[in-house]
Amino acid sequence: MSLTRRQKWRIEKIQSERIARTQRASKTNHDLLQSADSERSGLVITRYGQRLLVESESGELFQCTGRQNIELSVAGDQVIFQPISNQDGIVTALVSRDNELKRSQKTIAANVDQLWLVVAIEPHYQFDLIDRYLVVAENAGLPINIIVNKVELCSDMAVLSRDFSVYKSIGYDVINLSVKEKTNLPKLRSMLDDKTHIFLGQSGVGKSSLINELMPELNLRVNEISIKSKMGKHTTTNTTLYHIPSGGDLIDSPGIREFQLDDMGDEEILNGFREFKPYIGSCKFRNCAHINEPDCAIKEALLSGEISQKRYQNYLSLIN
Ligand SMILES: Nc1nc2c(ncn2[C@@H]2O[C@H](COP(=O)(O)OP(=O)(O)OP(=O)(O)O)[C@@H](O)[C@H]2O)c(=O)[nH]1
Ligand SMILES: [Mg+2]
Ligand SMILES: [Zn+2]
Repeated sequence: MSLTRRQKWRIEKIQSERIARTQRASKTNHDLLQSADSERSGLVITRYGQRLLVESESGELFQCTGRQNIELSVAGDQVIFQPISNQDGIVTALVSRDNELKRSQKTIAANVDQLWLVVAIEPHYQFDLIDRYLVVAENAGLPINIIVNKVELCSDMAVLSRDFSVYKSIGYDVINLSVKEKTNLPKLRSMLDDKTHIFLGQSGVGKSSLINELMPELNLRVNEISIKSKMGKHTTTNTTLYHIPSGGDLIDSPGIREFQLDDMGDEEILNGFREFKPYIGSCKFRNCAHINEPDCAIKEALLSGEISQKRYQNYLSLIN
């Protein structure tokens, strides 16, 4: 029987506490810590610069700084910390992560179970961006679903449905919804189960608006998109974890300006296209790049329509 995350966490917590104790013993400057309470475990809610907001197991919040020898933690991290007052503390150990979500070499969040890519009618969804997110999710081994928000602005639902049919056919859930008109929210709510979820996507698509709709008491800051460019204004600046009252957690993240896969090799990019997988390894040449080579299984699947042109073109544009 495999261990649940909670059990694993307990085991790792004990180990981390030991590590932390040894580290503390070898520290010269422990005046501060001598006056401190004993160690506690906590969950990182958000990080701003070098500071962390950590929630103790009993739900109290502490502003923490991290020890220099510890890797910087992010929302979703489990840490060991020492309170130095009833609202400040020092993080002494980072519990090893189940997984981490990275974007251009920066860790955004840790210990996430389910990704949600939020796109919208305005700013209009872009397939290359969608495919980049899917590649990241596939490589992180994390499930991802797509939310299409602001559907009340859509002038042709048939086009919308056609645009996303390829994603549905390869096994991603696609939910059309409107925060404004409260369309399809119960369906989303029922899918936000007792796990850690994260909303990702461009600025202005309505990630924070959606979280406000699900948890009105939060009253997160949202901002109109630019009338001229139809782009978001980068309103959310910190990746932050919120507890869903019915269970589970939901992380809001800031929309990004640039999203490149520079740190990914061609093989990882190929593996990021899940419908290509059955054909990988069946080409005539072992080092087939699936571009112009003869007897290429991927190109054959493309010709027979099993792989979509749009997805294949995006694959070509992403490989180096
Ligand atoms: N028409 C329409 N507007 C919406 C809908 N949902 C959200 N918005 C608006 O979209 C704008 C941007 O929403 P935000 O929630 O700030 O977007 P965000 O994705 O959190 O953006 P960043 O924090 O910058 O990444 C706000 O003006 C919202 O009121 C919707 O369903 N329909
Ligand atoms: Mg936001
Ligand atoms: Zn090939």
